[in-house]
Amino acid sequence: MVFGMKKQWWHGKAAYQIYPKSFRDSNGDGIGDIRGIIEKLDYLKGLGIDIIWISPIYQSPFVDQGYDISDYYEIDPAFGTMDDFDELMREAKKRDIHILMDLVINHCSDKHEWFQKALADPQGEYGGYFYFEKGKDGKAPSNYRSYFGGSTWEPVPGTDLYYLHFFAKEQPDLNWENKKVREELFRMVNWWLDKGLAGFRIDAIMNIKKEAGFPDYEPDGSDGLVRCSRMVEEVKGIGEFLGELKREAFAKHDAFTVAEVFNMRKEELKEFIGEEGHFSTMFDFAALDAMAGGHGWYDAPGYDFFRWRKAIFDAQKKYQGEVFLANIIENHDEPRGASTYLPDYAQNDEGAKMLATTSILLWGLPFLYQGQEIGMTNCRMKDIEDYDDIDTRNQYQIAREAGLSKEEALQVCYKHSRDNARTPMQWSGEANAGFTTGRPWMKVNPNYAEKNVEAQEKDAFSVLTYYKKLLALRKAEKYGEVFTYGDFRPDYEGEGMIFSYHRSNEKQDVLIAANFGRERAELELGQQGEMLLQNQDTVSLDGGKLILPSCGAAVVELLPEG
Ligand code: TEU
Ligand code: CA
Repeated sequence: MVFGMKKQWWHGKAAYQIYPKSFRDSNGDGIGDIRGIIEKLDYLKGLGIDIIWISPIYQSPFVDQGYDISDYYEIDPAFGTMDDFDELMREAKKRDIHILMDLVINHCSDKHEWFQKALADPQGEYGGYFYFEKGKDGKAPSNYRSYFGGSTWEPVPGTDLYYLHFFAKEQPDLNWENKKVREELFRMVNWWLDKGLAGFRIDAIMNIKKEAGFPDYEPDGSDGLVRCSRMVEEVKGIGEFLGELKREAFAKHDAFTVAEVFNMRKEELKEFIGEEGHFSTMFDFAALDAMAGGHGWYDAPGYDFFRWRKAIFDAQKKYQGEVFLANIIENHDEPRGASTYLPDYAQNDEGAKMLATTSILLWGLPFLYQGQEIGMTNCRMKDIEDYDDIDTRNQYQIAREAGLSKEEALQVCYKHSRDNARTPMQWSGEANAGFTTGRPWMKVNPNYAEKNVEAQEKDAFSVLTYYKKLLALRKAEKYGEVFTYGDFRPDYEGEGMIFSYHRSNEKQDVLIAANFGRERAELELGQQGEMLLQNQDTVSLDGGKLILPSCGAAVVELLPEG
């Protein structure tokens, strides 16, 4: 393999996403907060985490859970104060943990001062911070459908103008063509980096470049609209904005950045990430894309092991040795990985460990999401009213309009809702899973009684204990090099539901193998091996064979002959 990459400090690390509202409530108001994160830093360190991304904690009206920011320079009081934040930075530093904030700069909140001023005078200075356009023939300026449903254009009362919002109408898009807007944003990014942040996770960034004149596209639904991402796919020139963002902000601080990138042109990969790229890295969403529906959650194809495995293997083969992506099985926008990527009969602790084994040792940066390490699962709600998420309510509506019954539409939400990942973190078997002493802002998954951190910390065979071993192995002195930079090569692809690959270099060859099938499997190794990790007693090496029961997973170092 030609090795075209410069090594970076973060390549051998492990990262973890915190959804602060649901992580740990320190003061009993039912909402997770910064002091709650501070309380749990030792826990994260013990798990093997080096980098933490915290979803937005800025001042917000919470129409989209903090992804609608009304003041970029303030911490929302629900999460605490700027002093709490500074303390978090100090405490993290003591433990050698790097903190990333969430950078939401495609849009802000309609309650942001800029937008309030813009609404008062759309032709004035602040009007130019957003996109205000005249309607066409009494209709919206273009036929785009927003990500959360309905037109991307909201009429401004008393005028013939509309403003643009790719997400909710309370999230007006910022006009990146306006130099003043870019300067304001760069100033803000520098201000946070000056505080000692390691960097940012960058939200929805592909949406910042808009096509001049907002051309209509062929409608793709019965509403006569077309998904706004069509425009994102067509428009050219985003690289100029991203290059400037890097020069004016990230590069000055040598910041680490992980971008949420959808709809990138394949040939632009190297412009986007890596040493010369706009960002340090981006998430690999290949697996997630392979599970997505054409019209909405309701028409997503069901779980298919082979399609899923192929998506991951194809991505791995493409990226290894060239670019270093961040690997996830879930995040705050997705259902739980343990409920999505495992067959029914594998939806248990052994299955969760098996999924962990296959995912954590891939080429790239392992990026966990809170609760993944204890195998948290989707949470069934009784009624659509129990869901808080704006996207879930929209997708429920889409499913109903497509003819699904209430029960069927609820089942779709159970499989796909973003709230599946947003239920409170399960710390213990005490009331409210030890998340809060008050009333949690969102329902706690009833399975917390069995599935919680406290119980799993005491259990040598728990999912949590297994994750600790897995991360320790990945970073071990003897194996860190091969798991970070070793070649990736799939194996046993013809042997049914086996997910298996090698990580190897000149010195070592490690086989990762997991049996997603219902029946026991035997893999012919053709050489002797040493078991480095296994998720069940019945996983074993027998001469040159690896025996894997259903849901068995193993990490085996293959030993040179003689
Ligand atoms: O998500 C951006 C994005 O592309 C979403 O459309 C995503 O695909 C959707 O949530 C799937 O249901 C980011 C954030 O991660 C998300 O939480 C925010 O709601 C969104 O941006 C707006 O800021
Ligand atoms: Ca609180």
